[in-house]
Amino acid sequence: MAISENQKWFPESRFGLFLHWGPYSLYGRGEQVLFREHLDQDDYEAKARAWNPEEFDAKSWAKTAREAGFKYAVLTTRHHDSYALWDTKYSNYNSMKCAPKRDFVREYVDAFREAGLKIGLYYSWADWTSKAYWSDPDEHPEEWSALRDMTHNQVEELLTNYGKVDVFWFDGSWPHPALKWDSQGLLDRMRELQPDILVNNRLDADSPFTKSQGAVEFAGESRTMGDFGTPEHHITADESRIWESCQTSTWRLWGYCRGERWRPTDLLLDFLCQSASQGGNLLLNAGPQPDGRLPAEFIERSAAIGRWLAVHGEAIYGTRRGDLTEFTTKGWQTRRGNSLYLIYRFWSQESAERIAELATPVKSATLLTTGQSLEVENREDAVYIKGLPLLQPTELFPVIRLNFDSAPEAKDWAKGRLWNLDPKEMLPWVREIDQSK
Ligand code: FHN
Repeated sequence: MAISENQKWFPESRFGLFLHWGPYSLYGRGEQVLFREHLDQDDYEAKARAWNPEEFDAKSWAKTAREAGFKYAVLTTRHHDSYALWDTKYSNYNSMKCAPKRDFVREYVDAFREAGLKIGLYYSWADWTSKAYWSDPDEHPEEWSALRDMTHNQVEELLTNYGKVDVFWFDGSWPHPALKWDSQGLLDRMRELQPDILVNNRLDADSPFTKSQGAVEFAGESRTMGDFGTPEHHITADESRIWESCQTSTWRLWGYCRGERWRPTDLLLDFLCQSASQGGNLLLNAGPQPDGRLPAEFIERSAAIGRWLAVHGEAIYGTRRGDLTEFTTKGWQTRRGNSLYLIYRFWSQESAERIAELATPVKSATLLTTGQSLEVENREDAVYIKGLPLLQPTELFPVIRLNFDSAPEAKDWAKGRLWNLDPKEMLPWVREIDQSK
């Protein structure tokens, strides 16, 4: 699926911030607490209507996001609990009509746009407060069409009243197929309203693709509709279109979790480097607190990633997949023009690096982390990059940039190494063993 010139900012960005925020944060047990704990709907709604996050400051969120190196953000405007974070006229269950008396989407859009980030809005088809949602549309056609019309109307509101929206992130189409949601009809209307908008693939619960196609969890991801794929909790390249892996910064849940375990910074950075090395984006999630502040643990981790990107960002932003050498045992690689970036998760503490797979001679090499030039020796068997510091030069991932006179290529046997060609390519490497000895 080709994207337009005006949409190319998305794959070039590589790094987006996912924000799961709503009244569910009051419980501190994730975004699905209403359903997972089978809470009383009236009690939940009363608590939600009274929710008033007085510490919420969108400019503070935007500053954190910019300093962390995020290039776009996606805010949950309405999750499955149906509470809307904007002044929608199709429901009074929203942040303007309830206690806050604020349009949080307006504040988010204005602050993030001013900070220079692209704007993404998340919207859940699923509505756990609706009997129609839990019913068979054919058995309750009137209720179902009212639910479907509300989703279409609310999406149209979001694409009409908040300026340019760059990404629209649907979620929760299950258990209903695109035909029942009229997903295509809404997509067509969205493109009339915002011609350059990028819409994800969560539009159809009728086309669950199997684990063999990379699905780890069934999230109603269409294989044919939408502009980009959304592997969730996994990183799986999709050759057919642009894609974005969404991952939590805590161990599991997306909404705020008191006492949840936090993933370490190097693992979160590894998600970004792996996604970029496979030609995709990472949408890294934060679950803001019920008072409206981002968790300190997230701010700490994202700031560290931002400091790494300030030095090594050219190995991530605007790059494309790198798979020229085996490298997996040491880290990830990305490409840009005539450069190959080697992103080291493991620093071998050797003064020289031997790379045997490259067919194109290396012209020069730089340790991005320190800026120092490295000695390069191109030999018959391999290229040797010399003068490396024995001690790892950065707490996170050191990066070496290899420069070439043309786009670098791998040797034929190296292409076959990962069994994506004929294993017989390896025969010349196997010594002829004198059986008489
Ligand atoms: O059910 C939601 C879940 O709460 C969360 O929003 C994730 C984020 O991608 N999407 C759905 C599960 O696939």
